[in-house]
Amino acid sequence: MTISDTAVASQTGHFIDLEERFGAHNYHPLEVVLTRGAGPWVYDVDGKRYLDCLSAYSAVNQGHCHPRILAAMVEQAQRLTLTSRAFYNDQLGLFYQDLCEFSGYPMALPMNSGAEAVETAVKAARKWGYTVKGVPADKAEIIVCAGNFHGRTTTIVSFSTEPQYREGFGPLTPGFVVVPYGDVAALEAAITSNTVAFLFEPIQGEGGVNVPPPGYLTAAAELCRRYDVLLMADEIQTGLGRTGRRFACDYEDVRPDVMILGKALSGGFYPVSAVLSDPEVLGVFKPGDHGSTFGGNPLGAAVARAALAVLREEGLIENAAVQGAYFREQLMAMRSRHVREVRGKGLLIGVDLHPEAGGARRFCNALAGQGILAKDTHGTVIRLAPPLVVTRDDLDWALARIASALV
Ligand code: IF1
Repeated sequence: MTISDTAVASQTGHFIDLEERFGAHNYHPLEVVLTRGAGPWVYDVDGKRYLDCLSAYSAVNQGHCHPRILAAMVEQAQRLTLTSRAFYNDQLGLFYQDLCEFSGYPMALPMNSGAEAVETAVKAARKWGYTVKGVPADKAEIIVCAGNFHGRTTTIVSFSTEPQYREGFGPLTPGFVVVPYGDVAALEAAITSNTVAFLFEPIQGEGGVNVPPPGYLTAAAELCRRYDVLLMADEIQTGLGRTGRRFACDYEDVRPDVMILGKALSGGFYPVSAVLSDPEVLGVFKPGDHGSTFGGNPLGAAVARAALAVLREEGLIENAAVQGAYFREQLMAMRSRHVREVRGKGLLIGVDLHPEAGGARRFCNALAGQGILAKDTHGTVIRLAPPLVVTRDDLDWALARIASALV
């Protein structure tokens, strides 16, 4: 990839060159080299300030380098970081307690990355199917949605409908059935006696910030109840306040049988993910069935406890609802000729452009020039997802610049 002249002329070029020279090229980043973050703002190596409207894909909902989470990390890191689960530690039980209280679930299984939590949920659903529902061995089916994004492991990409995520990584894992997103009839038609779970995102982030029709979650929950299928919500991106509620499922008062969390569970300080459910499901795991070197470690547990406390005690969920409504309303009021639709909930917003606009990436480049970092998704969608600490003034600052980029 050639580096532009402006980048070369500055420190930026030096760091881009190092990444290009020594790193695998599995990303194509914008030509911005970040060196510092605070709240919703990040700074590049040339001293330029940006409003972060990606939030590391909703992993820094609490804002960059939140002092309270940092303090918890430093304090714990000086005491005990990793013990393996061969022994107990004095942070994990406290994390379980806080997480179960926050989520309303009685049991949790801690992992590290979001994909690991999704894999854990898949394994739990399959084993529940065989040992509780009575599905014949190796016949379990899990229904997923077209346009899904649940991670990058070979089993997870096996049910991706994005060719680039799947091709070249076969042989693929069987046992997954794809239905159109938002289509209740198609979901019901896909259920068989071997169906053990329906895995979905309450809003598809990577799929283009797709919001399903009102009532979809309620109807899906009803079908799962009727056919004894586990309803599994991947709230790794939509959860923890991002959409203006504790979980996106809260908009329809739907309680999934299995809730999958990650990203902002640690406020962006450390990989922490978790699967939440009832003992009937998570109880299928017996000692030795499943695990991970870092899963449930005391450092991640202490960081996650602080990240949850910040979400709760700093009113970030409510702020996401208020500022998100304002942001969407102002974006719609721009009536830009390039914009086909503004969609999303809370501070998970997709600005979908007309195909004639020439693609979202060029607008993201233009926005970066104006001091706003945003990521294109699905070709025509500009995803706007600032940290939940963003203020009305921050958004007004951004809106003026977005308007001039979308003119
Ligand atoms: C990449 C996307 C977002 C997720 C949901 C599970 C995971 C993710 C709903 C896996 C992760 C990240 C992965 C990152 C880019 C980013 C992403 F564009 F890939 F799809 F956010 F939309 N479920 N999403 O969004 O969690 O294992 O990454 O911790 O792979 O490029 P992870």
